[in-house]
Amino acid sequence: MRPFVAGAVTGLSGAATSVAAASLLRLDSNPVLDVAAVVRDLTPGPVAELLIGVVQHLDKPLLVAGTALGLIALTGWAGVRAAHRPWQGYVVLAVLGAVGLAGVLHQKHPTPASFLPLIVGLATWLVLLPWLVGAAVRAETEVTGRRAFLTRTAGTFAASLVVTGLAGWWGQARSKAEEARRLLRLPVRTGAVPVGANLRVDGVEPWRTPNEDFYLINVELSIPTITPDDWSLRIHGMVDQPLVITYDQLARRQLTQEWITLCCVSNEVGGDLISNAFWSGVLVRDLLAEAGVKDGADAVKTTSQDGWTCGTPLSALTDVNRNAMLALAMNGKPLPLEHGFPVRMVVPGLYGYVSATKWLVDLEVTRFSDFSAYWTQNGWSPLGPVKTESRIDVPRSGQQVEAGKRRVGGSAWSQHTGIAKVEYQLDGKAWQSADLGTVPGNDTWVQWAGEVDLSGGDHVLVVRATDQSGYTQTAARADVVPDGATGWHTVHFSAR
Ligand SMILES: Nc1nc2c(c(=O)[nH]1)N[C@H]1C(S)=C(S)[C@@H](COP(=O)(O)O)O[C@H]1N2
Ligand SMILES: [Mo]
Repeated sequence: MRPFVAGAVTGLSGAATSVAAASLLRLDSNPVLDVAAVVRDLTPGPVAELLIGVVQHLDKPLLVAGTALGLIALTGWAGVRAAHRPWQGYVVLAVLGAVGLAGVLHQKHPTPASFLPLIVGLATWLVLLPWLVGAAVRAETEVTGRRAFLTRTAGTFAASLVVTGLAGWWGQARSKAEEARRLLRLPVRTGAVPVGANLRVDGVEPWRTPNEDFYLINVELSIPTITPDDWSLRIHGMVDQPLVITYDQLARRQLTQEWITLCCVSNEVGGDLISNAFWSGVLVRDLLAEAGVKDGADAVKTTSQDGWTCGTPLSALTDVNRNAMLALAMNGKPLPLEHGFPVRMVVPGLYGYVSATKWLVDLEVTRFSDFSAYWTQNGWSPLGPVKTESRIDVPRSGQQVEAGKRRVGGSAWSQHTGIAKVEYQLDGKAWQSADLGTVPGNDTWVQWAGEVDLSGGDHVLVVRATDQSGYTQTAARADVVPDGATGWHTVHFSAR
């Protein structure tokens, strides 16, 4: 009996961790549901009808319960076999794992991530089976073994209940926030991409980044899920009049809408941690003016709902020429959950780690000397102005292209300073001026394009930008730490 219990608890715990992993990864399905779907499809029609006839519309819970019972029976049996010969237990688990794999493959659109929960579940099984069955075997012969067995199985069972409960609660919180987001109507525009912003070189990243392709940086393992009704922002610190603002109050204010390119300080030269969107939000400087900033303050510390912090120079937020905003929408849609729903900060010209707080709930006017923030505690610079950079999207490194006249291109950026010129250089020859795309202001990236005449063989293409302050990128390479990478993006490719 004890080996059976050990096996069954192992089986249920693996199911629990795998369902929890699927929920954390925000997958639509999980291995248990997948296997239940396979069982459903394999159930002979008359049997299915009979079951549905008996239990009416309870087909999904019934299927899941049936799958769970099957899991208990078979993993219990794995426990019994393992008590006998350990390898026999693993064989049973391997077969069950294969059933799980079949279930995942049975999904309509499995992605690489769809397999992760299965791996998590299998790993749980591999760890727990010898541990619990070992205790079960010892309990047969040693008097003290019984208590150890009881604590291990009961403890494991309780832990998997907690894991399942947390995952379910989190999934529910998420769907509540998702639903609130879907029902939200904001008076915002989608923003029309300016004519001429896209230079139409095949393979260059589009000038507007669709929300689902926007780069993502989260230190949060599971993102905060806040409904607008539950959200409010506290503005306090060195102000005359502390404020608390609700979502409704914020959304009813005058909304500023602007194209802003956001980028990450961790972006390597040539990297893709940069995206461009049309943002709608409330100007931070208006809110700060209402609160009344006291003399002596030089920083604003913002905090996300789950405690991520960042420090932004006050001057960048009060600058009348720079539309730092509390953004509610991105490309005409309420912020996606992973991009900070319901409210985040966006500041043109600063790297995200010092300005772009997502799930923003607290804004404190303060002094840089009085606090440190999440990344500055980790050795990054307290100030994070974006550095002038440029990138080649076409051709890609290592690509082989046809010889002859080819279009090349990519993007360049120097948010809030603006790009004046982009040049490209083939095989160390003279720098050539690139065509530049049209942009609505100086807060976004700019596409560039040019033409090269390629002979057969290996080639090197280099790009450099000059910003509107007159600074031209140099070849000097800097690492991303502490305040952003520098250097020329260089692409090696060949033609034939
Ligand atoms: N709460 C919270 N806000 C955050 C972060 C984070 O990890 N947590 N990452 C920051 C960093 S480093 C960057 S570059 C941007 C990225 O924003 P995105 O994920 O919407 O592209 O958000 C910033 N805001
Ligand atoms: Mo970042």
